[in-house]
Amino acid sequence: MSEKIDILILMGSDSDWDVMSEAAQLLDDFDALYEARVSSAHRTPERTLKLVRDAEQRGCKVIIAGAGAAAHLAGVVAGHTLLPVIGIPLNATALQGMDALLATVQMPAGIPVASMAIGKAGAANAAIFALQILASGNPKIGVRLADYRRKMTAKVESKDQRLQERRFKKG
Ligand code: RP5
Repeated sequence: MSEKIDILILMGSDSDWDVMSEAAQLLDDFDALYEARVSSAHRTPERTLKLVRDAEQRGCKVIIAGAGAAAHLAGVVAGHTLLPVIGIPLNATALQGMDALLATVQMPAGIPVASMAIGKAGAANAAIFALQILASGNPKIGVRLADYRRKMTAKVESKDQRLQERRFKKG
C-alpha cells in the first residue's frame, strides 16, 4: 500500500476494533485520508516500526495509537517518529483501562503522547484532535470542524428544550 495518507490509526489487536472504529467512523464522516492497521508494540515490534516508516513516506501527518494490555503502543510509536502521536487507552484487562491510561499518559519528558480518555470517547476525540491538527494546514477541514461543533451545540440545545417541555407538561 503506497497511497498518500494524512492519518495512520494503529491498534494493538483486532479485539480493539470495536472501540477504535469510533475514530475510523468519524474520519470517514470527514472524508479523511487514513488507514487503520493492527500491529502490536510487543508481539510485532518490527512490523510496527515498518508501518510507522511507511506512513511517514506516504505523507502521514498524525498517528493515532490505541492499546489495552501493557499499553505501550502509542509511546513506542512516539519514540520512533517526530509526527504527533495521539494515544487511546483501551479497557482490555482486569484493571478496566486504568492501567492503559497510566501507561499512555505517563510519558517521560521528551517523548510526548497526547493521551485521550479511556474507550470510545477517547477514540472519537482522537479523531477530532487529529483533524484539528490537520486543520492548521487545511482550512477546509477547519470549516467542517466548525460545522460539526455547531451541530453538536444545536443538539444540546434541543435536548434542553425537550427537557423543559417535559417539565412543563408535568407541572
Ligand atoms: C494489547 O493487548 C492490545 O492492544 C489489546 O488491547 C490487548 C489484548 O489483545 P488480544 O489478546 O485481544 O489480541 O496489546
